Amino acid sequence: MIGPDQMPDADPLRKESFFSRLGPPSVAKERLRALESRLETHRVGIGGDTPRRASQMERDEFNRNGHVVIRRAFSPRAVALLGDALKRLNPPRSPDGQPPSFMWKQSPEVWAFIFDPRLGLLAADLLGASRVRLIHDVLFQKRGREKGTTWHRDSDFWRFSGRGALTMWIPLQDTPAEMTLRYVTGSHLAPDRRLLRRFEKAALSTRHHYVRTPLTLGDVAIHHYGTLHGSTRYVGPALRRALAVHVIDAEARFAAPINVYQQRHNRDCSWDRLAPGDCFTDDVAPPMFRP
Ligand SMILES: O=C(O)CCC(=O)C(=O)O
Repeated sequence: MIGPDQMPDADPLRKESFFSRLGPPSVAKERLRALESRLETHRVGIGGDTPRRASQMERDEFNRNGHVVIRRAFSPRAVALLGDALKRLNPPRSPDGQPPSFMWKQSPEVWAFIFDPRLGLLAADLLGASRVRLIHDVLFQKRGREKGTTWHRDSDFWRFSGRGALTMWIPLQDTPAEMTLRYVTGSHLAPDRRLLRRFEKAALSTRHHYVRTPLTLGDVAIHHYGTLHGSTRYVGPALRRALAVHVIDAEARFAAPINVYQQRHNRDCSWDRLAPGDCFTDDVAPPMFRP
């Protein structure tokens, strides 16, 4: 499990997050140990001591379809605790109406969950990468009659070269199929990555085969960043919540924008520190585990 020596140790991380409250290095290690033991329930509860690797079948499915569901990737209790921590945090939307992001910087419980090697290892296995980095976490919450998420590819917004990136979509409650994400199978392999026009989005669900799958607490639905996906209008009585964890190959390099969304996308302004061709640094995209 992740320990102080595996913790991302870039200075900006400490400055910007709850790590700053740990104090100077001389006392930080002790305090971090105390924090680690408080988080024991999460670390043990997340799914056991042996990190779960993606099987060959799961990797083949991800490569072929651009999406895969990993059942019981985490213990339901760990996900319930994650959900409670996010409820307590109650993060607001950003001033421009975007769903809240970077909860890992505000909550030790969220940090412990996301940086558990379990997530990083699964992501690395699926991407075929030896190391991976976190881009951001995003909390998607839908209340009764809230509109769905329009068809898009995450690559519409993120710009880099390399083996790619993926999203780990972790539902915070049991979620029937009609409330989960729907994916256009195989769309990550299409050479054409231009932005879809409005009428193309409208016609998409009738022209293409798409799938969606019911998920239970502890499952994670993972999609490649080139996969077309979205969700439909939510009409359930309760809140539908999911934490999306966005992960890139650690060898990825920042690239020049190819569309207007990529030009604007910069959730925490940290991407301003990079120029096209730069490697992602630990302060911009912290490593998710040390092999
Ligand atoms: O939860 C949703 O409706 C949207 C999530 C999404 O688009 C994503 O995680 O990439």
